[in-house]
Amino acid sequence: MLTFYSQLHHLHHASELKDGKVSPCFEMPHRADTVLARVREVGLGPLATAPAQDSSRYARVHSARYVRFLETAWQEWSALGHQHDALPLVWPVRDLRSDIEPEHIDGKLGFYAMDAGVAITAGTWQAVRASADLALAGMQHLLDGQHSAFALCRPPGHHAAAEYMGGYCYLNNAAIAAQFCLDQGGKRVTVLDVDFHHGNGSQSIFYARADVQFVSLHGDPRRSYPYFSGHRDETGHGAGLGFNHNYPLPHGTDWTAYAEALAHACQQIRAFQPDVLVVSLGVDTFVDDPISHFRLRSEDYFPMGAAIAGLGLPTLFVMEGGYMVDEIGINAVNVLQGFAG
Ligand code: SP5
Ligand code: ZN
Repeated sequence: MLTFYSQLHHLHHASELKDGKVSPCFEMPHRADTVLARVREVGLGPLATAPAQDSSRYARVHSARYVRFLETAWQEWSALGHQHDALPLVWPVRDLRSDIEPEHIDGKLGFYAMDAGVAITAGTWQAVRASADLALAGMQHLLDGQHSAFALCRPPGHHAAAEYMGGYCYLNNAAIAAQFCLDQGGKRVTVLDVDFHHGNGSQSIFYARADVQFVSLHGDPRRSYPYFSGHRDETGHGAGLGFNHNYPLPHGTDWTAYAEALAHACQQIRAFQPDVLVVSLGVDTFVDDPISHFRLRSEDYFPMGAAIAGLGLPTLFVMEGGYMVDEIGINAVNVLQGFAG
């Protein structure tokens, strides 16, 4: 299996607000380095680079003004004399006005963010677009007739929606790749999200669509981030009704319970008969993950890959979360090896 990788991810090394303090993000450059090292160690296959894309590709799933915001935010922030990370601090919740884009960067940051886990630094935009380009190149590889590809994306993408960033995510890499497949003539795509956190951004982007099925297994939002999305009764809207499937699972879920939910999820995917499968591959379901609450062990990631392979679909794996930096490479690559058989 080819791994699409870019070292530009190193340009994004940010802080987040957690436990009431601003401190380095769990989502750090060392994560992708660890996965890359493991890809090499097991000889998963060759590395490939991705061509730089025009940002109109990203605007197929994001609004043009949001893409423009990502592109210019650091410039607007640093023009105020700031040298530290830009973080949002006010949000248009419930009855506040969200129909007028503020002009001031402090307002824009809140307008285009769902949380304070998405700092913008000098190198963020370059890293973010390089990450999306990897997913696009991986999808192009499938369109060229290959059966699988691994886009080693960083930053991740599944919390980013059409017009907001959140949860370490800026552009939704998996959604951009899924839409690219449709734009190139694909009829139906499934996004299967196995990250511990609900992929609220991917769900939101495709919620009213019948051509993209979204299937997610995640920590129950009653107790887990992102808290405001991922319940079982979120099944789609309008033409998209019935094409969104959430499997919220309790704290402490182990492989036995996870595998049962995954088998149900795979049944939904089979019924949909997609041309292509995009897997949002987060390995923060690991027992020792510092911010999550499932109990998967490293050996469980092989049968996860095998279950996905059982669908028999051309499959693009897109890296999402996973914060147990020592094990993230082993766990992610175990899925890929389990898939390859
Ligand atoms: C892509 C992805 O996995 N994003 C996850 C974003 C989660 N952000 C909220 C993390 C909350 C951490 N709180 C626990 C702190 C432990 N001291
Ligand atoms: Zn996650």
